[in-house]
Amino acid sequence: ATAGPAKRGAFILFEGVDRCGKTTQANLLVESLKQAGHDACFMRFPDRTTPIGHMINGFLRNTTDIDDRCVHLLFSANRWEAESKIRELLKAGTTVVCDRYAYSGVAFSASKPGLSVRWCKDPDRGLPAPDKILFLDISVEDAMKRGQFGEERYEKEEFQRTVRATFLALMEEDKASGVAWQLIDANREIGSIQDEIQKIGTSVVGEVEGKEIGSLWS
Ligand code: Z5A
Repeated sequence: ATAGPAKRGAFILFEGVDRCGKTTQANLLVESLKQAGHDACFMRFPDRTTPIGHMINGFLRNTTDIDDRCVHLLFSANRWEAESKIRELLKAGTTVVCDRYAYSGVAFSASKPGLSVRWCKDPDRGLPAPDKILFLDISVEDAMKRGQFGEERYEKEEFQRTVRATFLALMEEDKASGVAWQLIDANREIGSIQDEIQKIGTSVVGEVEGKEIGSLWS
């Protein structure tokens, strides 16, 4: 008898507007998966530690101006430079829990005048596709009540509202293609959100066994 497909890790994304609690919940999910005996790691985009990430950081912190299309391509390049690492981790059985990904890329860029969703999706086509997208949904008013809102370039009320609407439109668009979005009410106690996410995370890790790693938007 031949051996079955190797057990791979799941690719789980956290997406949402600024201050929705992605970083908090992504780290909690990694911890709970590890405690349950799974290999899991945290990853985030933008990864500000690489040379491309340094350019993005300067843009977000308003120390440098970069053309909108150009910075969109930098955010995408910042994911492509991690692509082989993500695939290797998943193939080795490690679940990758990722704080923002290409959906943020499209939601933020396509919320600017003149950049279409289609144009914004193109550079990220072919990246590893997620097994689950957890969209932490919160109104911009409630997100703004949390700390440090307003320090970086995109942390403006009107823009964040447009971004939330673009995220919801992307979710609708994906429904037809069966991409597994899950909308989570993020305006609750950290512990109650965590409980819901832990159940979802555990079931996704079980479901990916034997499933190929997908290819994003292609
Ligand atoms: N961007 C882009 O344009 N294109 C791309 O391709 C990508 C990103 C990938 C930086 O992202 C910017 O880059 C971002 C999108 C754009 N711009 N904006 N806006 P980032 O991920 O580095 O930064 P961020 O979105 O600003 O993340 P954040 O500030 O770290 O927020 P968060 O991860 O969603 O939340 P948090 O750190 O977990 O929590 C925020 C605060 O709220 C903190 O004080 C917590 O203790 C508190 N918190 C968390 N959960 C709760 C609950 N449930 N109740 C009350 N308080 C809470």
